[in-house]
Amino acid sequence: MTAINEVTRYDLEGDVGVVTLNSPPVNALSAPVRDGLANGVAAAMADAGAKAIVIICEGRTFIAGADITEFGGPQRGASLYDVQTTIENAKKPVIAAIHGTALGGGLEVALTCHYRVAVPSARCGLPEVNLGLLPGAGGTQRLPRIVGVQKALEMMTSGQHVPAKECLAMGLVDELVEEGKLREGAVAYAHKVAAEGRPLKRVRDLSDKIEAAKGHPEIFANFRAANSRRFRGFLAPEYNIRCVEAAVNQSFEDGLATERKLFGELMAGSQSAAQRYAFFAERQAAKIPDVPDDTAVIPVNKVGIIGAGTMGGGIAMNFMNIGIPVTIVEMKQEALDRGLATIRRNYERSRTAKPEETEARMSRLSGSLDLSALADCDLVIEAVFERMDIKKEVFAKLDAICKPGAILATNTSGLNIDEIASATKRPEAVIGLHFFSPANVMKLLEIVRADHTSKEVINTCMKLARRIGKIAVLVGVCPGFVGNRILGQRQREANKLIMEGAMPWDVDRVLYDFGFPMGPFAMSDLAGLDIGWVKERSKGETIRDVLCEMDRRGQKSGAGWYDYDENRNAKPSPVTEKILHDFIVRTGANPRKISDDEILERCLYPMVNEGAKILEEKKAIRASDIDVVWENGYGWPIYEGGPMWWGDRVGLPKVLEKMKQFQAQMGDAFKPAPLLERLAAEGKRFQDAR
Ligand code: T1G
Repeated sequence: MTAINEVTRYDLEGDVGVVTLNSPPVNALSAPVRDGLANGVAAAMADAGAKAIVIICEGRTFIAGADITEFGGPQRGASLYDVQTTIENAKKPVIAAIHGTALGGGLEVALTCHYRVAVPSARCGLPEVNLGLLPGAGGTQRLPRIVGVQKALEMMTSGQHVPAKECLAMGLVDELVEEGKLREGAVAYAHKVAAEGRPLKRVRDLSDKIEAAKGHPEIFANFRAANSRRFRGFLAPEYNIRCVEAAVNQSFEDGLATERKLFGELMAGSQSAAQRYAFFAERQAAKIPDVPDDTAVIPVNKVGIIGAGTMGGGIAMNFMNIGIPVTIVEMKQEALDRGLATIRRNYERSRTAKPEETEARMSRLSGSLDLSALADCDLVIEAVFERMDIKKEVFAKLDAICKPGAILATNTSGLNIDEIASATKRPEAVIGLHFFSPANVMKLLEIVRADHTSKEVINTCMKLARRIGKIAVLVGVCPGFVGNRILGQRQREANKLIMEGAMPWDVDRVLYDFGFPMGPFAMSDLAGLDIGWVKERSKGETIRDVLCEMDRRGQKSGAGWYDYDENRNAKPSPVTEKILHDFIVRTGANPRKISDDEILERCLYPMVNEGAKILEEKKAIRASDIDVVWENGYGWPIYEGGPMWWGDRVGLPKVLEKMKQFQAQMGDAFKPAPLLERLAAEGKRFQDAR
């Protein structure tokens, strides 16, 4: 064994030289790893005993990409290009041995090896697009040469981690070796390659799959057309497509040059900066400063849910999906039957669950009309009506029924959890688990820490969130927590803007063009304008009253803020326009022309300002947590980094100046938060706020 450097060693096993990387957590291509690779391969080349070379990693995974923390820093150590050239032009066969995830630069290194073997649980991908980038180490030119143009387009624009079996089928991997026996399997394979004198296959020399696509520009046109909705607003997908076009229409070297140019443009742009920020923000959110990672975790092997409605059912599916039995309690048999049937239908409709999986998951579900059925649950989640009196009644009963040590959670979307906890003698066991609808799909989980919630309960729920595939953000108790509290600011201004002369479709268009999937008025037409509206009590006092009284209750009635055709396509409504105009005049105001800039600033700046208040009140641990909430729960476009990151990019002095201007014109709803004032004055950003 020869230590090449602090993260690399070289061994000769039989007639195979093995270069082993060990750079936790994910063997990212940091400078020491690049140096280790270059010198390790050189050592193997120089070792007369080595007839072939294996590159393998220790730890949880093969190389999971370039080291993102090095981006934007000075170039240190060997360049990745040089490392790859050394490998690709080696005069001995080089075999990549893959476990975990070969991603980004990691797969690009493997693509310069002459052969690739993997264990069945491994996955390969080029997920740079998720960082607003493209594979910048030859992946855009080599991948299409080995898997074909269509598959390369799919992999590079989705960032998908492709299972090893599929990689084998498409030629990306040459052989699967026994699970848990990667090293032996790879050394045996390398020995075979050398012994059989197999060619030093360079992916860059492959051309058949590229040739097949020459003269077929429709491949790219169709791919763009088929994915235009998914790629809307993002730059990186288009840049990835252009690189694959270059692979088809240019020489390998020219294609590499195109890749380098387009990579540089993306790297210098704000979208990638925002998406890289989001990558780390998501991982930061899992870290709770005063709850160490090794805080005790309460075992959760049985979950109880109260309420079999849309939320209760969706929440249940998360636990059933990972093998945890769930008992759902309802008041009436009919509601229980409806809830259980909806869960089964959701599985039957989902494209991912096979019939046998559906049965396995449904076998973990039981229903009851009796709360005492939850006595031995480790975690109980209440998802009943959003009324404090009902919540407190339920928690008082749970307190009497549930075993000691059980976690009592509420799915409230904004009620005071300290008050709910006060209905029990074990407030330390009470926590908020605020799921988003549909709860089995939406990634975000707002975990709400109440005054007495114990660190064990918090750590248990943060870890459990990861097990059910959620992105958890810990927030404090305040009306609407983080997400809805900030949403309230945008909603207020949207409603005020249409009372001043803007049309609902103007507001929606501006927010849609900013990157939100949908504007607030189209959203309320989708949800139904009559949620919480009572016909008997309606007096035409609000626009919504008037619309509902006219049976314009949204998409479901064919009209709401918008008019809808038979295919539910929305178009601006002259009826709504007239109603709005008459309403404004009736209130004595004069409708005025409102610019798109004003619409955007009045909708978004108060959100940033409210985020500042949330940070001041310590209802969020860090600014990036607020951004993670909005990107994963409220459709804030990830390439705009979230309200706090975006506020920093616009510049806090500008946000402050505008808030003050609006405050002077429209009152204290725009009163700047002291933190905004302070950071703007100190030339600091929210990211610097401590
Ligand atoms: N660089 C630096 N740190 C990384 C990293 C990376 N590429 N990947 C992960 N980490 C850190 C992460 O921040 C966390 O740190 C810890 O590792 C565990 O990660 C030239 C330009 C590999 C599937 O996009 O998708 O190559 O919080 O919590 O859930 O073309 O990490 O513990 O301090 O996510 O088990 C392309 C990114 C880079 C893959 C593991 N590669 N990583 O998931 O653990 S760009 C990627 C992941 C590139 C080239 C280009 C996942 C994972 P900490 P984790 P996990």
